Order: sequence, then structure tokens, then C-alpha cells
Amino acid sequence: LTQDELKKIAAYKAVEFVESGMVLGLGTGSTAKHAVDRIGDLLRLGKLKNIVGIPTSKKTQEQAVSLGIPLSDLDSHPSIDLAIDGADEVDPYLNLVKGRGGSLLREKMVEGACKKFVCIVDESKLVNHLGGSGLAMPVEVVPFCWKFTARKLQNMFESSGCVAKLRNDGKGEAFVSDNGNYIVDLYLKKSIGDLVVASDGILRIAGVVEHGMFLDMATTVIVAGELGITINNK
Ligand code: DER
Repeated sequence: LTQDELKKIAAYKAVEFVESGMVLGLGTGSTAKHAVDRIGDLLRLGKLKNIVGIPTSKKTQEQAVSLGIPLSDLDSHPSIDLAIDGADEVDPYLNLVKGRGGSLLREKMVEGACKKFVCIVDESKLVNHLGGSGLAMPVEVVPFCWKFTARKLQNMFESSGCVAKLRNDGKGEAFVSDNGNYIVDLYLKKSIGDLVVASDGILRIAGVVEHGMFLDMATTVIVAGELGITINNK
């Protein structure tokens, strides 16, 4: 099975949790895309009714509009029944790294407002501890003096061999999030130790808006692997 087929399997399994009448957090990324497509299919087939979607990015909003999924926002729906979204990393305690797609702030706002947050991944996302894979740990920062903020972040995790890099948009410019902010990616050589301490430290830096560690937020993680699907509940 290809990675994308595994993502689709996890996504379709998550959509089995969706009931008519629900307010749904719609995730962002290539795995969540399959879940949103599936919800659109079931609505069109009449198997799901009265769904309201709360998108976690402009990209997902556009996808949902094209599928005819009725949309609203957190101002109108401060409490959401169920969110379905992907992740970049999942540790054994269901803590996540998210945000390599640049949508972490709206994802964390929406998923923080959910009664249930079902995370969908293929098995390649499973790690023993967050941030140790050498891949990006995203932090959304205000553009004002971003170098100052990036340096503070890098110094904070110096003992983990941290290198902070501004995410670019692939066209030589800085990536700009849906909220008009920049993303500084932290590349760590070693684990950052206590995740809550790291989270608090990052959020205490004035130029930081939010980071990509979703601690104790997922209520269920659905993992699709070569040997089948596993469903891990908090
Ligand atoms: O950017 C994000 O938070 C995405 O959800 C990411 O974490 C997972 O993206 P993927 O499903 O394309 O791997």
C-alpha cells in the first residue's frame, strides 16, 4: 500500500465516527483532505445530513466549499463535536507535532474547542518522542523582528542542538500563514525533554503566537499501517 492509500484508509475510518447533525472541525493536510472528501461524498449520497464544518485553514475552506459542505466558524460554534485532522508526529502518549503545512494556529484553535479530536496518520508518523526526528517543530511568530524571536527560540533549545530557520514559500519569500504570520521551524538534534516545560517556555516569548506541539489534545489516534488499522484512545 502506498503512503497515500494508508492515509485514505485512516481518514475513512475516522469518518465512521461522524454522525448527522454534528459540528465538525475539518483538518488540513494530505491525510485530512481524504476525510473532508469522504464527508462531502456521504453528504452528497444523503448518508450524512445537517453537518456544519469549521475549517482549520483557507485551503480546507476552499475544499469544503467545492464539496458543498456547509461551513461556519468558531465565533458561531464555540463548541465542536468532533475534529478530524492529521499530524506530522505522534508519540506513545498521543501528543502530536502538527503544522508542517503551516496551519497550526487555526488547527489548535479549532481542535482545542472540540469534544473529540480524532487524529489520522499513516504509520510513518509514529515516533518515540516528539521533535527528535530531526524534522521541523513549527512555531508561528509575528513578522515584526522575527530574527529576534528565532534567536530566542534557538537559544532556548541550544542544549538540544536546535537550529531555527524561517520557513520560505518556495519562491524565495517568507511563508506567510493564513493569519499573516511567519513560521520559524526548529530543527532539533535531541529530544527537548519535558514537553510541557518546552511548550510553556516557547509561549512565554512575546513574539511567539503558537507552536506545533499538540499536547494532550487528541482523544483518539487512528493509525493505518501495512498490517492494518489501530485505534488508540486517550
Ligand atoms: O500541517 C498540519 O498540521 C497537517 O495536519 C500535518 O500535520 C499533517 O499533514 P499530512 O497529513 O499532509 O502529512
